Amino acid sequence: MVNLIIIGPAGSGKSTLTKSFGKWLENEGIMVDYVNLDPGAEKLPFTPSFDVRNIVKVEELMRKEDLGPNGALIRAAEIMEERFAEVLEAVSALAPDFLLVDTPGQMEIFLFRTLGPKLASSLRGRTVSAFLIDPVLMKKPNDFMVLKMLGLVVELRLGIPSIEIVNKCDLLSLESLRVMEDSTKREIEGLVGSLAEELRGIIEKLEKKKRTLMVSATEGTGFLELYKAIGEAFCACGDLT
Ligand SMILES: Nc1nc2c(ncn2[C@@H]2O[C@H](COP(=O)(O)OP(=O)(O)O)[C@@H](O)[C@H]2O)c(=O)[nH]1
Ligand SMILES: [Mg+2]
Repeated sequence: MVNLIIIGPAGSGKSTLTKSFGKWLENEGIMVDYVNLDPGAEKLPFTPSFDVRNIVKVEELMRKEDLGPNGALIRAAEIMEERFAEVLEAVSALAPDFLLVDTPGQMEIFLFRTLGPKLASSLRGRTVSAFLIDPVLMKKPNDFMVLKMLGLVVELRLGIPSIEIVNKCDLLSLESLRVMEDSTKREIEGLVGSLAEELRGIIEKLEKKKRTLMVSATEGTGFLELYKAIGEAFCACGDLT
């Protein structure tokens, strides 16, 4: 069993990718279960086998506890942590070939609190995360580097192999392509500039180890490469069985 935890900034396409990559896997004859861990999701493009909104819903908390959207989101994160055993038991009862886990819109409540690291280390089978880079957020060379650093933070924080994906490739403008090509360009002078230079060196080393995948969740492109990369994340042979 393979668990793919899909993570990324709000709006990067996590839920869309969960749906469309899941469909692609199903068409390949692979048994898929979908998990929604976003307590703030209004509509989901897939039918989850486990939905955390059955435990806690941001919208309900706003009403019942008279909280604003941000307060309700934090409260929802606390409740998910308090009831982690229940979440894990329900998710562990699923036994597909592939478990696709969609995470909260705001990635910090999954990544920087305990939910993400605990889930990543508790799921049965082999677990890998997919970090989504949104080209819409890339306006200058440092932006790409910053997003790639965030990908590294995801890997360090969750403690599992991580794959990096540039999603929305159908929207990849000449501007964002140039940003990616120029990602080695020095933009800032002084101390911060030289530190950025060192970070860039780390990113370049990382790039040699694992390539960034190009995907479009809406067009359904790049999925075979994504599937292969998930296999390669576990072993050099790329075998997922
Ligand atoms: N053009 C394009 N839009 C996308 C793609 N993936 C997601 N989107 C759009 O980006 C928006 C946010 O997607 P969503 O899956 O809800 O993001 P999430 O917050 O990360 O779960 C929606 O309007 C999607 O239709 C893609 O590959 N290409
Ligand atoms: Mg979502």
